[in-house]
Order: sequence, then C-alpha cells, then structure tokens
Amino acid sequence: MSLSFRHDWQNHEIEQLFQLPFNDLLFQAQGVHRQHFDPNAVQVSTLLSIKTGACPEDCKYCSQSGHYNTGLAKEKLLALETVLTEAATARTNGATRFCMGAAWKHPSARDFPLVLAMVRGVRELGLETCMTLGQLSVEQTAALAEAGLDYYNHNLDTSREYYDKIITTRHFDERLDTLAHVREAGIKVCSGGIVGMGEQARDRVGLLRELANLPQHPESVPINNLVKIKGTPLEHVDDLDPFDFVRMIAVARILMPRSHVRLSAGREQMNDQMQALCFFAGANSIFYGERLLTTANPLASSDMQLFARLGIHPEPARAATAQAEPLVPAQHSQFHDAMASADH
Ligand code: SAM
Ligand code: DTB
Ligand code: SF4
Repeated sequence: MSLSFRHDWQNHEIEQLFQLPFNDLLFQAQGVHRQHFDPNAVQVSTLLSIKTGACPEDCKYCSQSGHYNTGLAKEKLLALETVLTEAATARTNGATRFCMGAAWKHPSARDFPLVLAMVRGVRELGLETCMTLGQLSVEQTAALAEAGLDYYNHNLDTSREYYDKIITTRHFDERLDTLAHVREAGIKVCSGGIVGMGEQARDRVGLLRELANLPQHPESVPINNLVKIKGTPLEHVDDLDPFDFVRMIAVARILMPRSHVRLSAGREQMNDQMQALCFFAGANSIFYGERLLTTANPLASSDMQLFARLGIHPEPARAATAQAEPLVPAQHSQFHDAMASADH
C-alpha cells in the first residue's frame, strides 16, 4: 500500500523536520494529511485487557510487569463470553475496531486456541480485530491470519539505542522479527512507541526512522505519551514538553503519509486544546472508551463532545471485515446520537 512512499529516511532529514518552526511543521503535516485523508475523520478503537498483570517482561513504563510493585490486581485470561460482551458494548458505543491486549512475553500453546476463538467471535460481531500478545512464532501468526485477525499491535517503543535502558528482557531485533512475521502472514501492522520516557530528541528521531524505513509502513502508528505508573522505574521521569509531543505526531504524519497515526495513551492527561493540536498535526485515530488497558482514558461522552466541538466524525470501518456481519450503520450508533445532540 505505502510502497510508493520513501523508506530510506536518514536521521539528519528527520532532525530537520523536528527543528522546523512549529507553525511550518504543522502546516506541512496538515498538507500531507489532506492529500491522503478526510481531515475531519478520526478512526476509533476500543481496548480491552484480556489478561492482566504478572508479565515476565521488565518494561520500565508498564503497570503490568511482574518486576515492579504497582499494586495492580492480576487477572487470568478472560472467558470468551466476557470478551464478546465487552466487544458488543464497544460496537454499540460506536467503536469500529476492538483491540485485545495480553500481558505476555508470548502466547502459550495452552491459551492460544481461546485467543483464536476471540478473534473469530469479535469479527463475527462486525468489528475489525486487533491483538497485542507479545512475540509470535511464524505458526502462531499464520493461525491468527487464518482466524481473520485484521491488525497486530507490536510497538518498537523507542529507538534501538535507548531500547535496553527501558527493557532488558527482550531485544529490538526480536520486535522486528515479529513484525516481519505479521506482515508475511498478511495481517495489517500496528506499530509505534512511547515518548516522555526520559529519551533524547535523537531517540524520537530514531524510532520514527525505524518505523518509516520498514519495508512497508505500518497501517497504524500509535504514539503514546507515557502514563506514569506508581511503582515503576519511570514513575518520576520529567514530563515531555507538550509541543514536542505534537511535533512527534506531525513528523510521523509526514514520514508515513497514509498510515493512521494514533493519538494513543496519555489523552487523559491532555486538555482539549492539546488534543485538537494533535489532530491538526495529523493524528487520525484514538482509543475510545473509559479504559486503556489498566489506566484511565477520557470518558466516551467527553470524546463525543470534543468531536462535535471540532466538527470531527468517526471514520467508518474499512472493507476489511466485509465478509462479516455489517457494522451498525454509523448514524445509528450511540456515538452519533450523542454527537447530534451535543452543543456545537
Ligand atoms: N505485552 C504486549 C507487548 O508489550 O507487546 C502487549 C501489551 S503492551 C501493554 C502494549 C503497548 O502499550 C506497549 O508496547 C507500550 O507501547 C504501551 N504502553 C504500556 N504501558 C504504557 C504506559 N504506562 N504509558 C504509555 N504507553 C504504554
Ligand atoms: C498502544 O500503543 N497503546 C495501547 C495499545 N497499543 C495496546 C496500550 C496503552 C497502555 C497504557 C497504559 C495502560 O493502560 O496500562
Ligand atoms: Fe509485559 Fe507488554 Fe507491559 Fe512489557 S509492555 S511488561 S511486555 S504487558
């Protein structure tokens, strides 16, 4: 899809984009955005943690790592029925994609059949499916594709150089291997990272260069602003300048013109003006619903009001799930009903 775009970005070129005057950068990003997307449409996904906590990985930002005492209640893999009930609610509320996340290094052979059943069940509801389960083997990736998984989320998180300051239990190249398996199996790729983890500007450049220079751009690029979790090593890290977060979105938009750039974790800590700037910089996807995986996200009703105030409408689901039951027509979802009655 994005093969006609550049995949040979050099660090100095990306640095030059970051160093543009803010208004020049946003003008350029908005221009690119308008060439490829409806500038007033934002894709909405809802997240569910299907298996929470006690993760063997030591990601320094994460509430779910078993290496830190974050006070999080652990949960076993959810039952199929629970997941399908949550997915049906998300659909009624207007989400078009349902993303399921598990705190695993990789899925076990014991749990995998249930995971596949979740993909099939959510797809049958007419939602696009996304999973994030950690590292995958070629066989597991093929089975997920066969079950009809639309997207796999696997973030590079930060630059290659900063990676081992954040995670020591897995390696950057292993992340790239899983992304290659996902691509080869024909599943769409969702991959991005986190900023505000004490990284340098060059690490933000490096992360975006790695993503943009993949053989094909990820269809979805989540940009997370660190949600600081008590008990993790990053609990007291300095805040990123909010303008640098907006710059990150804008540069991602310019480097990956046809990807959905997701304004991901951290919206709960942003005001409406900041979110509006991110949309102007080219963000065109959000997580919608009151929870991310383990932390709070803005209330669905606040997002509906924000969309209405900005004249933004939710993007309809793509034809990817065409064989499945059709989505609730957009104008019949609660999202649209509420937007129609929100003050402009
Ligand atoms: N365990 C799987 C993995 O790490 O690939 C999937 C779930 S993991 C929670 C998904 C992504 O959420 C991480 O790669 C990271 O980018 C993001 N994330 C996790 N905790 C976060 C936090 N406190 N703030 C911002 N983003 C976070
Ligand atoms: C992504 O890039 N961000 C989401 C999703 N992919 C799985 C997760 C954000 C997690 C934020 C912290 C939490 O709620 O635990
Ligand atoms: Fe585990 Fe994923 Fe959290 Fe890392 S980010 S500790 S792999 S749940």
